[in-house]
Amino acid sequence: AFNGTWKVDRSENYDKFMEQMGINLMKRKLAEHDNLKIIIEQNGDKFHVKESSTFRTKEIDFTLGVQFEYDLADGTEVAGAWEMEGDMLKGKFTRKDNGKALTTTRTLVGGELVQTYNYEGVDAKRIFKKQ
Ligand code: MYR
Repeated sequence: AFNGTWKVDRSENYDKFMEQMGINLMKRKLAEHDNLKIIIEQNGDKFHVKESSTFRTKEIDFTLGVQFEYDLADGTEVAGAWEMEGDMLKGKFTRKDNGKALTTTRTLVGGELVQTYNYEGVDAKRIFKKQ
């Protein structure tokens, strides 16, 4: 059900979240208009995700419950895994530079893909529309 091409439509508190992540103002301003697009292909518990934005294009394969490494668009390296809880994808990642947790979820709400983010007490959301 997560399969498809998803284009970011709007964000909530994303600037505050990025600020908490330690991302500078200039990068945050650019990230506001990053035109993030994610293409998700799920096969059982295996996922292929292609991310593209004004910053970069990146592809990753992962399996639910299996740890992997990922570098975020700002260069921050994290390691962790996605798991499925009911209809929700839950990601638990740890920053490699400071050991702090970054958690994220993906759910489908009214035909939109809602991704939440949490870092050090700050929550944000990005909402994607299917193309
Ligand atoms: C994926 O499923 O898209 C690949 C794995 C993503 C891991 C981390 C997701 C959190 C992204 C936070 C963005 C913060 C930008 C500073």
